[in-house]
Amino acid sequence: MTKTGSASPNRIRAAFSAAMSAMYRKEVPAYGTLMTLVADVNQQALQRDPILEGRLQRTGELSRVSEERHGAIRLGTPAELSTMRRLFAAMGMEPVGYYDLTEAGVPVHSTAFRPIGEDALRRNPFRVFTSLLRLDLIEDPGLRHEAQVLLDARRIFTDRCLALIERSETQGGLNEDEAAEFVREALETFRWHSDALVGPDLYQRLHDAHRLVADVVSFRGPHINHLTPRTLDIDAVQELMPRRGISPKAVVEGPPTRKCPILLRQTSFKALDEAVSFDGHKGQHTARFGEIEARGQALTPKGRALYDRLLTQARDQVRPKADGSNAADYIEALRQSFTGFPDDLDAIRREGLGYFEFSLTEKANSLGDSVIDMDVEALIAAGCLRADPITYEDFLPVSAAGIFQSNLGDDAAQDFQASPNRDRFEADLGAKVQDEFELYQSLQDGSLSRCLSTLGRSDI
Ligand code: OOG
Ligand code: NI
Repeated sequence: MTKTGSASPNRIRAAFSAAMSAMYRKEVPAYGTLMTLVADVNQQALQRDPILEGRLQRTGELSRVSEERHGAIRLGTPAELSTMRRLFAAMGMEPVGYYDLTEAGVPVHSTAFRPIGEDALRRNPFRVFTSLLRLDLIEDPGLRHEAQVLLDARRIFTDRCLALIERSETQGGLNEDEAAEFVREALETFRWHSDALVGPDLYQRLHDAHRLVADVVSFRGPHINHLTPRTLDIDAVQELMPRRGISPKAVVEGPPTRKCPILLRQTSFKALDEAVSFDGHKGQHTARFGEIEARGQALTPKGRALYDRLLTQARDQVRPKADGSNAADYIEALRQSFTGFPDDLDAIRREGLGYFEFSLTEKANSLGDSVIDMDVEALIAAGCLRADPITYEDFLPVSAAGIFQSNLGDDAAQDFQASPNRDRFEADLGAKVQDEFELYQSLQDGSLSRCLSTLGRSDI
């Protein structure tokens, strides 16, 4: 009997995220080890820091932290990208942001599919960093053509998955049975296949053009290449990883350690060498890796510009080497440079550098009519209004480039003409990508206007 009633996209996304995690745990055992380590560290961080725990409780993140993860895939054609957009839409995930990685020597451009509403983010913030290969950047026209033919011929979605995507679009959602089937079918697209589409010679030529080209073109589908849990203390995880048999990359990407975390800090461990059959010939490919991340506050355009400037300043001084030999110098340069970014929530708020979620305190009731004339800062100073940082839900191009590089191999960077092409990406995607700043601004504005209207005010 078919169950009726429609399954909420939030529930489908949560089920899909859990199914993906279970699959990846089987495929890459080190991911399971990392999950256990992150859970231990997160628990300790909460015990140690009741203020953090209180804040996560208020912003609705406490229950989501240990369930939280992002993944990444690399696609080969515009058709794959636009179908992927429709697949993610069935789980309430929309494309946010445009990332050009050519600048960093990686021939892709990307977006992040993620939930956008406050409630949806609270329920399950699962995101997928999704890149599209830029075959146009491969020099050899013969090889480009061979790659194109392979990509055009492969089918990365099952027929049933395509039918369910269409069903979700035409009937405005899926019922419970369809949703369960959709999760199973969609998972197939992200599965690892150890039998390649190409023989050893072509693999080698693709690999010589760029490792990433070989990773996308040689396989039956866009295997999930990492799944990243969120930790509340990335420095602790970075330090503890070797004790559990995992060796992380030398430096953590993103801002330095701070009292008030901003944006995103990430570290990864190297891809595994995996046995692959190339047309019956035994070989190896490194595709999949592990990553962890710590999420901090979302920054306004002003805050982001400051972040970018300070990061560039540090990297101009010391560029982190892949072998880790200058890691300590880089960490010190980063620390020095970021003394230019206030590390105090009041300063971040007053200077308009970060986004905040506002809520009323109990004291708001006791002040009576006097709240009518107070502005936001006065309400905060009077202890009526509380401002908690809004968590950054997106990615960072320089960090992403570092992650790509560390798992593609140290020789992977090549000089491509930096060539952002957002219009082309959106045409291929079949939709515009959303602007992350607008999304955070509207979360902030929404929280403030709710508080003010509770106080009987209609202004912002
Ligand atoms: C994506 C690398 C970027 C992140 O967390 O910044 C990324 C990839 O290797 O496909 O996942
Ligand atoms: Ni990642």
